[in-house]
Amino acid sequence: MKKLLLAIGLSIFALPAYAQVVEFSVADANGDGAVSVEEAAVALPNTSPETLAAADADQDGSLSQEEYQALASQ
Ligand SMILES: [Ca+2]
Ligand SMILES: [Ca+2]
Repeated sequence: MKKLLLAIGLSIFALPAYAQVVEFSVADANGDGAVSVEEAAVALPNTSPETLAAADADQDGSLSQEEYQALASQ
């Protein structure tokens, strides 16, 4: 019974995580066409700095739409 409750609790917790993916256009708060590390930290607050750095494939310090979407869809 405890395991069943735990499984239900985890599935309820897991579902909104997918629904909470912020659109690129929203994540790009200043509208410059790229999501900076600071903007990504706001849009994806559960993402570690290491994961954000790894998502920046071309290492230019910000996430392009492609880089952001690859990260957000993980
Ligand atoms: Ca921006
Ligand atoms: Ca980049």
